[in-house]
Amino acid sequence: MDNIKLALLGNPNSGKTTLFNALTGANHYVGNWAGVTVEKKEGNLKYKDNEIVVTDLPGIYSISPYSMEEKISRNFIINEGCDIVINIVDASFIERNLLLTLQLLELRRPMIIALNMMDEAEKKNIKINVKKLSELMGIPVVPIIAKDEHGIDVLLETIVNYNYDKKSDFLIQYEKIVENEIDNIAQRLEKHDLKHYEKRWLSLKLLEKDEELIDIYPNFNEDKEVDFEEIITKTKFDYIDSLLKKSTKIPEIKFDEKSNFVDKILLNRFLGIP
Ligand code: GDP
Ligand code: K
Ligand code: MG
Repeated sequence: MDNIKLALLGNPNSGKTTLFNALTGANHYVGNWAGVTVEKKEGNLKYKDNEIVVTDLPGIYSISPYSMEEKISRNFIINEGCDIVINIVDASFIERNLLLTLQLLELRRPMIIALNMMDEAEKKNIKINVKKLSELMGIPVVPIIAKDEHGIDVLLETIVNYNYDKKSDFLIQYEKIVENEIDNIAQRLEKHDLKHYEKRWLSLKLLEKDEELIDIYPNFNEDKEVDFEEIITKTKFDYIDSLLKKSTKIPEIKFDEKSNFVDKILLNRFLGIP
């Protein structure tokens, strides 16, 4: 690769713009996404004979199609507007940041995690086994402190050495009723133009009744008794719990054994922890 298009994507305030500036310096320009007033930032840099173009995407918590930011960011990635996604994860709030990460992994596109705010994580005594986390997710994870420009060289080295030809086979196994429906939809999709969509991902999103995709594939909007979106999201939260159990120690607040991740988010919100 000598011409690489990167997209920076992560939750709001995870440090995207800080990383963008660390990467591109003054070599960037600011515009708007076509037809909307959401800011678009693009810049470029040279690294060891590689011409790298960077797009700073709007910050989002999830790749649903509900806000303008979500629509812009997800369509940019899905429609192959980039060669690789740099998913910026705020290490000091790793639990909630990983929901977007899992949704991105399910797109099975080339991706690297820039694990930012490592200084903040350290202050909170959060211990992350980066190697383990990387193994579990099957993609590179690079710890950085974007504010101090720490880890930027390792990140660039990882970007230029990335195996762009290797197809991701990341998979979250859902419970049987969900898997059966995914298979069912995937089979019926055979006769349709999949455009740039990955088949399993598209099936999953149609099952979740994704508004934007149902407009494109109207025949899949069936009324089902079961709330599949809820089951799918719950499974993702359980997956995050198991990922973190195997890779991360978070002291913070003590919870009893029964409380799960969803309760923790609600409790944090109640306590006013952002
Ligand atoms: P964005 O919303 O994702 O674009 O996030 P920003 O780049 O605007 O960063 C949000 C805030 O986090 C800013 O105040 C940054 O200075 C700060 N920040 C970014 N990276 C780091 C980091 O690695 N450590 C710390 N402590 N703060 C950071
Ligand atoms: K900001
Ligand atoms: Mg920003």
